[in-house]
Amino acid sequence: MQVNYWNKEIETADRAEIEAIQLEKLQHIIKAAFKTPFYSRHFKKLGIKSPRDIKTFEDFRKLPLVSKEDLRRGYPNGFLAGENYDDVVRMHSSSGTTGIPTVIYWNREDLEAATDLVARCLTAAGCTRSDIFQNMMSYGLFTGGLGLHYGAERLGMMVIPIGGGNTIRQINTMRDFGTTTLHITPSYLMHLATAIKEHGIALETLSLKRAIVGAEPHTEETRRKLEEIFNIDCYNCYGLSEMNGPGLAFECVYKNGLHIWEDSYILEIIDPATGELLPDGETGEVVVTCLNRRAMPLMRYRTRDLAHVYTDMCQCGRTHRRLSRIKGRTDDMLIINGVNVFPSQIEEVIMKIPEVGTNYMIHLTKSGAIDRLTVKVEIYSKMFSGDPVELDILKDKISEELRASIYIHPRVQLHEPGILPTFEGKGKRVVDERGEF
Ligand code: ADP
Ligand code: K
Ligand code: ZN
Repeated sequence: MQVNYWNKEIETADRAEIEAIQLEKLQHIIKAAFKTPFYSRHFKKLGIKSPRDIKTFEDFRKLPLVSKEDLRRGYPNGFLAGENYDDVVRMHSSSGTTGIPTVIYWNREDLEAATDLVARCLTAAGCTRSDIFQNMMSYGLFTGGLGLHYGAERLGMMVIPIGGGNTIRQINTMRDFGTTTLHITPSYLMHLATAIKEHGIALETLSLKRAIVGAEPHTEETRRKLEEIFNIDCYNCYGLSEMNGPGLAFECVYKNGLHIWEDSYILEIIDPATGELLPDGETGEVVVTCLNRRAMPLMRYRTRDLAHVYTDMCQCGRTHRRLSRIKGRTDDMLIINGVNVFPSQIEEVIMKIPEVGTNYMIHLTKSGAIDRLTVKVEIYSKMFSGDPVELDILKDKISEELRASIYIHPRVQLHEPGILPTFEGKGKRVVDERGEF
Protein backbone atom coordinates (compact mmCIF):
# COMPACT_ATOMS: atom_id res chain seq x y z
CA MET A 1 0.00 0.00 0.00
CA GLN A 2 1.26 3.49 -0.89
CA VAL A 3 1.76 5.58 2.27
CA ASN A 4 2.39 9.31 1.89
CA TYR A 5 3.17 11.69 4.72
CA TRP A 6 2.55 15.40 4.94
CA ASN A 7 5.02 15.89 7.79
CA LYS A 8 6.82 12.60 8.26
CA GLU A 9 8.96 13.69 11.18
CA ILE A 10 5.98 14.64 13.32
CA GLU A 11 3.67 11.90 12.08
CA THR A 12 6.20 9.22 13.06
CA ALA A 13 7.67 10.89 16.15
CA ASP A 14 8.08 8.63 19.17
CA ARG A 15 5.97 8.92 22.31
CA ALA A 16 8.51 10.95 24.29
CA GLU A 17 8.83 13.50 21.48
CA ILE A 18 5.06 13.80 21.13
CA GLU A 19 4.61 14.33 24.86
CA ALA A 20 7.34 16.95 24.95
CA ILE A 21 5.61 18.85 22.13
CA GLN A 22 2.29 18.60 23.98
CA LEU A 23 3.64 20.01 27.22
CA GLU A 24 5.42 22.81 25.42
CA LYS A 25 2.36 23.84 23.41
CA LEU A 26 0.26 23.60 26.54
CA GLN A 27 2.26 26.46 28.03
CA HIS A 28 1.08 28.76 25.25
CA ILE A 29 -2.52 27.63 25.61
CA ILE A 30 -2.50 28.26 29.36
CA LYS A 31 -0.97 31.67 28.76
CA ALA A 32 -3.83 32.51 26.37
CA ALA A 33 -6.36 31.00 28.78
CA PHE A 34 -5.45 33.58 31.42
CA LYS A 35 -6.99 36.16 29.06
CA THR A 36 -10.41 34.47 28.99
CA PRO A 37 -13.14 35.13 31.56
CA PHE A 38 -13.80 31.40 32.02
CA TYR A 39 -10.25 30.24 32.71
CA SER A 40 -9.13 33.29 34.67
CA ARG A 41 -11.97 32.54 37.08
CA HIS A 42 -11.05 28.85 37.34
CA PHE A 43 -7.32 29.47 37.60
CA LYS A 44 -7.92 31.78 40.52
CA LYS A 45 -10.02 29.10 42.24
CA LEU A 46 -7.32 26.47 41.63
CA GLY A 47 -4.46 28.73 42.69
CA ILE A 48 -2.84 28.65 39.26
CA LYS A 49 -0.81 31.83 38.91
CA SER A 50 1.29 31.22 35.83
CA PRO A 51 1.64 28.72 32.94
CA ARG A 52 4.61 27.26 34.82
CA ASP A 53 2.17 25.86 37.38
CA ILE A 54 1.06 23.35 34.71
CA LYS A 55 4.25 21.51 33.84
CA THR A 56 3.25 17.85 33.86
CA PHE A 57 0.28 15.80 32.70
CA GLU A 58 -0.60 15.35 36.34
CA ASP A 59 -0.84 19.15 36.74
CA PHE A 60 -2.84 19.26 33.51
CA ARG A 61 -5.45 16.85 34.83
CA LYS A 62 -6.25 19.25 37.65
CA LEU A 63 -7.77 21.59 35.09
CA PRO A 64 -11.56 21.52 34.93
CA LEU A 65 -13.40 19.36 32.44
CA VAL A 66 -15.39 21.69 30.21
CA SER A 67 -18.86 20.85 28.96
CA LYS A 68 -21.04 22.14 26.14
CA GLU A 69 -23.09 23.78 28.92
CA ASP A 70 -20.03 25.76 30.03
CA LEU A 71 -19.57 26.97 26.45
CA ARG A 72 -23.22 27.97 26.26
CA ARG A 73 -23.06 29.78 29.57
CA GLY A 74 -20.06 31.63 28.17
CA TYR A 75 -21.89 32.69 24.99
CA PRO A 76 -20.61 34.63 23.13
CA ASN A 77 -17.22 35.69 24.56
CA GLY A 78 -16.60 33.75 27.76
CA PHE A 79 -13.79 31.76 26.13
CA LEU A 80 -12.37 34.53 23.96
CA ALA A 81 -8.73 35.33 24.79
CA GLY A 82 -8.80 39.10 24.59
CA GLU A 83 -11.00 42.11 24.97
CA ASN A 84 -12.09 42.39 21.36
CA TYR A 85 -11.98 40.70 17.98
CA ASP A 86 -8.85 42.45 16.68
CA ASP A 87 -6.79 39.25 16.46
CA VAL A 88 -9.73 37.06 15.43
CA VAL A 89 -10.00 36.31 11.71
CA ARG A 90 -12.81 33.72 11.70
CA MET A 91 -15.67 32.48 13.81
CA HIS A 92 -17.95 29.49 13.41
CA SER A 93 -20.88 28.47 15.44
CA SER A 94 -22.53 25.13 16.06
CA SER A 95 -26.10 24.49 15.04
CA GLY A 96 -27.75 25.28 18.34
CA THR A 97 -30.62 22.93 17.66
CA THR A 98 -30.76 22.09 21.35
CA GLY A 99 -30.43 25.59 22.78
CA ILE A 100 -27.99 28.49 22.73
CA PRO A 101 -25.35 27.95 20.04
CA THR A 102 -21.65 27.73 20.83
CA VAL A 103 -19.09 29.98 19.13
CA ILE A 104 -15.49 29.23 18.15
CA TYR A 105 -12.86 31.84 17.29
CA TRP A 106 -9.55 31.57 15.43
CA ASN A 107 -6.71 33.99 14.95
CA ARG A 108 -4.52 33.87 11.86
CA GLU A 109 -1.97 31.42 13.32
CA ASP A 110 -4.73 29.17 14.66
CA LEU A 111 -6.32 28.87 11.23
CA GLU A 112 -2.96 28.29 9.63
CA ALA A 113 -2.29 25.40 12.01
CA ALA A 114 -5.78 23.92 11.49
CA THR A 115 -5.40 24.13 7.72
CA ASP A 116 -2.07 22.36 7.84
CA LEU A 117 -3.57 19.53 9.90
CA VAL A 118 -6.37 19.01 7.40
CA ALA A 119 -3.80 18.73 4.61
CA ARG A 120 -2.09 16.11 6.77
CA CYS A 121 -5.38 14.21 7.21
CA LEU A 122 -6.16 14.17 3.51
CA THR A 123 -2.64 13.02 2.67
CA ALA A 124 -3.04 10.18 5.18
CA ALA A 125 -6.19 9.09 3.31
CA GLY A 126 -4.23 8.90 0.07
CA CYS A 127 -5.23 12.23 -1.51
CA THR A 128 -2.71 14.07 -3.68
CA ARG A 129 -2.59 17.24 -5.77
CA SER A 130 -3.89 15.25 -8.73
CA ASP A 131 -7.22 14.69 -6.99
CA ILE A 132 -10.42 16.57 -7.68
CA PHE A 133 -12.18 17.26 -4.40
CA GLN A 134 -15.93 17.81 -4.40
CA ASN A 135 -16.87 19.27 -1.04
CA MET A 136 -20.51 18.28 -0.49
CA MET A 137 -20.67 19.49 3.12
CA SER A 138 -22.62 22.64 3.67
CA TYR A 139 -20.59 25.83 3.87
CA GLY A 140 -21.47 28.59 6.33
CA LEU A 141 -21.37 28.59 10.09
CA PHE A 142 -21.11 24.80 10.17
CA THR A 143 -17.40 23.88 10.21
CA GLY A 144 -17.88 20.90 7.88
CA GLY A 145 -17.59 22.92 4.66
CA LEU A 146 -14.86 25.50 5.19
CA GLY A 147 -13.04 23.23 7.63
CA LEU A 148 -11.88 20.84 4.94
CA HIS A 149 -11.87 23.35 2.12
CA TYR A 150 -8.66 25.17 2.96
CA GLY A 151 -6.77 22.01 3.90
CA ALA A 152 -7.67 20.45 0.55
CA GLU A 153 -6.43 23.58 -1.23
CA ARG A 154 -3.27 23.54 0.85
CA LEU A 155 -2.61 19.99 -0.30
CA GLY A 156 -3.09 21.20 -3.86
CA MET A 157 -6.24 19.30 -4.77
CA MET A 158 -8.63 21.03 -7.12
CA VAL A 159 -11.44 21.96 -4.78
CA ILE A 160 -15.04 22.21 -5.95
CA PRO A 161 -16.81 24.17 -3.19
CA ILE A 162 -20.28 23.00 -4.21
CA GLY A 163 -21.69 22.57 -0.70
CA GLY A 164 -24.63 20.31 0.14
CA GLY A 165 -27.81 19.59 -1.75
CA ASN A 166 -28.99 19.67 -5.38
CA THR A 167 -28.13 16.06 -6.03
CA ILE A 168 -28.47 16.13 -9.84
CA ARG A 169 -26.07 19.04 -10.08
CA GLN A 170 -23.70 17.17 -7.80
CA ILE A 171 -23.72 14.16 -10.09
CA ASN A 172 -23.25 16.27 -13.23
CA THR A 173 -20.35 18.05 -11.58
CA MET A 174 -18.72 14.74 -10.68
CA ARG A 175 -19.00 13.64 -14.28
CA ASP A 176 -17.92 16.91 -15.94
CA PHE A 177 -14.85 17.54 -13.78
CA GLY A 178 -13.79 13.98 -13.07
CA THR A 179 -14.24 14.25 -9.31
CA THR A 180 -12.11 11.65 -7.55
CA THR A 181 -12.78 12.49 -3.92
CA LEU A 182 -16.01 13.37 -2.15
CA HIS A 183 -16.40 14.96 1.26
CA ILE A 184 -19.88 14.03 2.38
CA THR A 185 -21.95 12.77 5.29
CA PRO A 186 -22.69 9.04 5.23
CA SER A 187 -26.41 9.92 5.16
CA TYR A 188 -26.01 11.96 2.00
CA LEU A 189 -23.80 9.31 0.39
CA MET A 190 -26.55 6.76 1.04
CA HIS A 191 -29.04 9.05 -0.62
CA LEU A 192 -26.65 9.65 -3.52
CA ALA A 193 -26.54 5.88 -4.08
CA THR A 194 -30.31 5.82 -4.54
CA ALA A 195 -30.30 8.93 -6.73
CA ILE A 196 -27.60 7.56 -9.03
CA LYS A 197 -29.58 4.37 -9.48
CA GLU A 198 -32.84 6.24 -9.99
CA HIS A 199 -31.38 8.38 -12.75
CA GLY A 200 -29.75 5.43 -14.47
CA ILE A 201 -26.26 6.91 -14.23
CA ALA A 202 -23.50 4.40 -14.87
CA LEU A 203 -20.83 4.64 -12.18
CA GLU A 204 -18.22 3.92 -14.85
CA THR A 205 -18.87 7.37 -16.31
CA LEU A 206 -17.60 8.85 -13.03
CA SER A 207 -14.01 8.85 -11.76
CA LEU A 208 -14.72 8.43 -8.05
CA LYS A 209 -11.91 6.86 -6.04
CA ARG A 210 -12.75 7.70 -2.46
CA ALA A 211 -15.09 9.49 -0.12
CA ILE A 212 -14.19 11.26 3.08
CA VAL A 213 -17.23 10.54 5.22
CA GLY A 214 -17.92 12.13 8.53
CA ALA A 215 -19.86 14.58 10.68
CA GLU A 216 -22.13 11.85 12.04
CA PRO A 217 -21.91 8.34 13.47
CA HIS A 218 -22.05 5.45 11.06
CA THR A 219 -21.16 1.80 11.34
CA GLU A 220 -18.55 -0.38 9.67
CA GLU A 221 -21.45 -2.17 7.92
CA THR A 222 -22.61 1.09 6.35
CA ARG A 223 -19.09 1.87 5.22
CA ARG A 224 -18.78 -1.53 3.57
CA LYS A 225 -22.12 -1.15 1.86
CA LEU A 226 -21.19 2.28 0.49
CA GLU A 227 -17.78 1.07 -0.65
CA GLU A 228 -19.39 -1.79 -2.50
CA ILE A 229 -22.10 0.29 -4.17
CA PHE A 230 -19.70 2.97 -5.41
CA ASN A 231 -16.61 0.78 -5.73
CA ILE A 232 -14.58 3.33 -3.78
CA ASP A 233 -12.75 3.60 -0.45
CA CYS A 234 -14.54 5.44 2.33
CA TYR A 235 -12.40 7.09 5.00
CA ASN A 236 -13.89 8.06 8.31
CA CYS A 237 -13.31 11.64 9.39
CA TYR A 238 -14.19 12.78 12.90
CA GLY A 239 -14.33 16.24 14.37
CA LEU A 240 -16.45 18.80 16.13
CA SER A 241 -16.59 22.54 15.82
CA GLU A 242 -15.18 22.99 19.34
CA MET A 243 -12.03 21.17 18.20
CA ASN A 244 -11.68 23.00 14.86
CA GLY A 245 -14.22 20.91 12.99
CA PRO A 246 -13.57 17.88 10.78
CA GLY A 247 -10.04 16.51 10.81
CA LEU A 248 -9.53 16.06 14.52
CA ALA A 249 -9.11 12.36 13.78
CA PHE A 250 -8.86 10.73 10.39
CA GLU A 251 -8.36 7.30 8.92
CA CYS A 252 -5.23 6.50 6.97
CA VAL A 253 -5.21 4.18 3.97
CA TYR A 254 -5.31 1.15 6.30
CA LYS A 255 -8.74 2.19 7.59
CA ASN A 256 -8.32 0.68 11.04
CA GLY A 257 -9.20 3.48 13.42
CA LEU A 258 -8.80 7.24 13.23
CA HIS A 259 -5.39 8.76 13.93
CA ILE A 260 -5.73 11.70 16.26
CA TRP A 261 -2.89 14.18 15.80
CA GLU A 262 -1.33 14.17 19.23
CA ASP A 263 1.16 16.94 18.52
CA SER A 264 -1.91 19.20 18.26
CA TYR A 265 -4.45 17.60 20.58
CA ILE A 266 -4.35 15.88 23.95
CA LEU A 267 -6.74 12.95 24.00
CA GLU A 268 -8.28 11.50 27.14
CA ILE A 269 -11.03 8.90 27.55
CA ILE A 270 -13.04 9.25 30.73
CA ASP A 271 -15.83 7.45 32.47
CA PRO A 272 -18.74 9.78 31.66
CA ALA A 273 -20.38 9.14 35.03
CA THR A 274 -17.40 9.76 37.31
CA GLY A 275 -15.00 11.77 35.13
CA GLU A 276 -12.27 9.26 35.94
CA LEU A 277 -9.53 8.69 33.35
CA LEU A 278 -9.88 5.29 31.64
CA PRO A 279 -7.00 3.16 30.34
CA ASP A 280 -6.52 2.75 26.58
CA GLY A 281 -8.85 0.16 25.14
CA GLU A 282 -11.79 0.95 27.41
CA THR A 283 -14.81 2.69 25.96
CA GLY A 284 -15.70 6.04 27.44
CA GLU A 285 -16.27 9.68 26.64
CA VAL A 286 -13.74 11.37 24.37
CA VAL A 287 -12.18 14.43 26.04
CA VAL A 288 -9.94 16.64 23.93
CA THR A 289 -7.61 19.59 24.41
CA CYS A 290 -6.73 21.69 21.42
CA LEU A 291 -3.08 22.76 21.47
CA ASN A 292 -3.23 24.95 18.37
CA ARG A 293 -5.89 27.51 19.12
CA ARG A 294 -4.99 30.58 21.12
CA ALA A 295 -7.83 32.93 20.18
CA MET A 296 -10.16 30.55 21.99
CA PRO A 297 -8.29 28.15 24.23
CA LEU A 298 -10.28 25.06 25.14
CA MET A 299 -8.87 22.32 27.32
CA ARG A 300 -10.32 19.01 28.49
CA TYR A 301 -13.50 19.47 26.49
CA ARG A 302 -16.12 16.77 26.94
CA THR A 303 -17.29 15.80 23.48
CA ARG A 304 -20.08 13.49 24.69
CA ASP A 305 -18.88 11.04 22.04
CA LEU A 306 -18.17 7.48 23.08
CA ALA A 307 -15.17 5.59 21.73
CA HIS A 308 -12.01 3.77 22.74
CA VAL A 309 -8.35 4.05 21.83
CA TYR A 310 -6.19 1.58 19.89
CA THR A 311 -2.57 1.67 20.96
CA ASP A 312 -1.02 -0.90 18.64
CA MET A 313 1.16 0.47 15.88
CA CYS A 314 -0.61 1.19 12.63
CA GLN A 315 0.91 -0.34 9.50
CA CYS A 316 1.25 3.14 8.03
CA GLY A 317 4.06 3.91 10.48
CA ARG A 318 2.29 6.82 12.14
CA THR A 319 2.75 6.81 15.89
CA HIS A 320 -0.28 8.89 16.80
CA ARG A 321 -2.87 6.80 18.59
CA ARG A 322 -6.12 5.81 16.92
CA LEU A 323 -9.68 6.33 18.01
CA SER A 324 -12.27 3.69 17.34
CA ARG A 325 -15.38 4.54 15.39
CA ILE A 326 -17.68 6.71 17.52
CA LYS A 327 -20.26 4.40 19.02
CA GLY A 328 -22.72 7.19 19.72
CA ARG A 329 -23.14 10.20 21.93
CA THR A 330 -23.87 10.05 25.61
CA ASP A 331 -27.03 12.00 24.81
CA ASP A 332 -27.95 9.74 21.84
CA MET A 333 -28.76 6.69 23.86
CA LEU A 334 -32.36 5.53 23.68
CA ILE A 335 -33.99 3.93 26.65
CA ILE A 336 -36.67 1.60 25.36
CA ASN A 337 -38.71 -0.16 28.03
CA GLY A 338 -35.73 0.20 30.33
CA VAL A 339 -33.22 -1.21 27.84
CA ASN A 340 -30.37 1.02 26.65
CA VAL A 341 -29.96 1.09 22.88
CA PHE A 342 -27.73 3.17 20.66
CA PRO A 343 -29.07 3.89 17.17
CA SER A 344 -25.75 2.57 15.84
CA GLN A 345 -26.59 -0.90 17.20
CA ILE A 346 -29.71 -0.96 15.06
CA GLU A 347 -27.82 0.29 12.01
CA GLU A 348 -25.16 -2.35 12.49
CA VAL A 349 -27.72 -5.17 12.36
CA ILE A 350 -29.78 -4.00 9.42
CA MET A 351 -26.90 -2.90 7.19
CA LYS A 352 -25.47 -6.42 7.37
CA ILE A 353 -28.61 -7.83 5.70
CA PRO A 354 -28.00 -7.97 1.93
CA GLU A 355 -31.61 -7.20 0.91
CA VAL A 356 -31.53 -3.94 2.86
CA GLY A 357 -30.92 -0.79 0.83
CA THR A 358 -29.46 2.52 1.93
CA ASN A 359 -32.04 4.17 4.13
CA TYR A 360 -33.78 3.51 7.42
CA MET A 361 -35.62 5.31 10.21
CA ILE A 362 -36.18 4.53 13.87
CA HIS A 363 -39.56 5.45 15.36
CA LEU A 364 -40.52 5.35 19.00
CA THR A 365 -44.11 5.58 20.13
CA LYS A 366 -46.05 4.74 23.24
CA SER A 367 -48.83 2.22 23.57
CA GLY A 368 -50.20 2.66 27.10
CA ALA A 369 -47.18 2.36 29.34
CA ILE A 370 -45.20 0.35 26.80
CA ASP A 371 -42.60 1.79 24.42
CA ARG A 372 -42.92 0.62 20.84
CA LEU A 373 -39.96 0.50 18.51
CA THR A 374 -40.63 0.54 14.79
CA VAL A 375 -37.74 0.22 12.37
CA LYS A 376 -38.53 1.37 8.83
CA VAL A 377 -36.18 -0.06 6.27
CA GLU A 378 -35.75 0.56 2.57
CA ILE A 379 -35.07 -2.55 0.57
CA TYR A 380 -34.12 -2.94 -3.08
CA SER A 381 -37.17 -2.57 -5.33
CA LYS A 382 -36.77 -5.93 -7.06
CA MET A 383 -38.03 -7.54 -3.86
CA PHE A 384 -41.39 -5.84 -4.33
CA SER A 385 -42.02 -7.37 -7.74
CA GLY A 386 -41.39 -10.87 -6.44
CA ASP A 387 -43.37 -13.15 -4.16
CA PRO A 388 -45.07 -11.20 -1.30
CA VAL A 389 -44.38 -14.13 1.03
CA GLU A 390 -40.68 -13.37 0.60
CA LEU A 391 -41.32 -9.91 2.02
CA ASP A 392 -42.88 -11.38 5.15
CA ILE A 393 -39.98 -13.73 5.58
CA LEU A 394 -37.54 -10.85 5.24
CA LYS A 395 -39.50 -8.74 7.70
CA ASP A 396 -39.38 -11.53 10.29
CA LYS A 397 -35.70 -12.06 9.66
CA ILE A 398 -34.86 -8.40 10.28
CA SER A 399 -37.03 -8.28 13.36
CA GLU A 400 -35.49 -11.46 14.75
CA GLU A 401 -31.91 -10.30 14.12
CA LEU A 402 -32.65 -7.02 15.86
CA ARG A 403 -34.18 -8.81 18.81
CA ALA A 404 -31.13 -11.06 19.16
CA SER A 405 -28.87 -8.03 19.26
CA ILE A 406 -30.74 -5.33 21.19
CA TYR A 407 -33.15 -7.53 23.21
CA ILE A 408 -36.20 -5.63 22.00
CA HIS A 409 -38.67 -6.99 19.51
CA PRO A 410 -39.26 -4.19 17.00
CA ARG A 411 -41.95 -3.82 14.42
CA VAL A 412 -40.33 -3.76 11.00
CA GLN A 413 -41.74 -1.96 7.98
CA LEU A 414 -40.29 -2.47 4.52
CA HIS A 415 -40.28 0.34 1.99
CA GLU A 416 -39.26 0.82 -1.61
CA PRO A 417 -36.28 3.12 -2.22
CA GLY A 418 -37.14 6.81 -2.19
CA ILE A 419 -39.98 6.62 0.34
CA LEU A 420 -38.22 7.48 3.59
CA PRO A 421 -36.91 10.99 4.28
CA THR A 422 -33.50 11.72 2.78
CA PHE A 423 -30.72 13.89 4.21
CA GLU A 424 -28.29 16.15 2.43
CA GLY A 425 -26.29 16.77 5.61
CA LYS A 426 -26.39 15.00 8.91
CA GLY A 427 -29.23 12.49 9.11
CA LYS A 428 -31.94 12.59 11.75
CA ARG A 429 -33.06 9.01 11.79
CA VAL A 430 -34.64 8.79 15.21
CA VAL A 431 -38.19 10.06 15.66
CA ASP A 432 -39.22 9.84 19.28
CA GLU A 433 -42.94 10.44 19.73
CA ARG A 434 -43.24 9.09 23.24
CA GLY A 435 -43.71 12.55 24.72
CA GLU A 436 -42.68 13.44 28.25
CA PHE A 437 -41.89 10.50 30.44
P1 ADP B 1 -23.19 19.73 16.73
O1 ADP B 1 -23.64 18.56 15.89
O2 ADP B 1 -22.96 19.37 18.16
O3 ADP B 1 -23.95 20.97 16.51
P2 ADP B 1 -20.76 19.68 15.18
O4 ADP B 1 -21.33 20.02 13.87
O5 ADP B 1 -19.44 20.23 15.54
O6 ADP B 1 -21.71 20.13 16.30
O7 ADP B 1 -20.76 18.11 15.27
C1 ADP B 1 -19.84 17.39 16.01
C2 ADP B 1 -20.38 16.05 16.38
O8 ADP B 1 -20.71 15.28 15.23
C3 ADP B 1 -19.37 15.22 17.10
O9 ADP B 1 -19.28 15.54 18.46
C4 ADP B 1 -19.90 13.82 16.86
O10 ADP B 1 -20.96 13.52 17.74
C5 ADP B 1 -20.46 13.91 15.46
N1 ADP B 1 -19.46 13.40 14.50
C6 ADP B 1 -18.68 14.13 13.70
N2 ADP B 1 -17.91 13.32 12.92
C7 ADP B 1 -18.23 12.06 13.24
C8 ADP B 1 -17.78 10.77 12.81
N3 ADP B 1 -16.88 10.59 11.86
N4 ADP B 1 -18.33 9.69 13.41
C9 ADP B 1 -19.25 9.83 14.37
N5 ADP B 1 -19.72 11.00 14.82
C10 ADP B 1 -19.21 12.10 14.27
K1 K C 1 -4.29 20.23 -8.41
ZN1 ZN D 1 -2.31 4.56 9.98
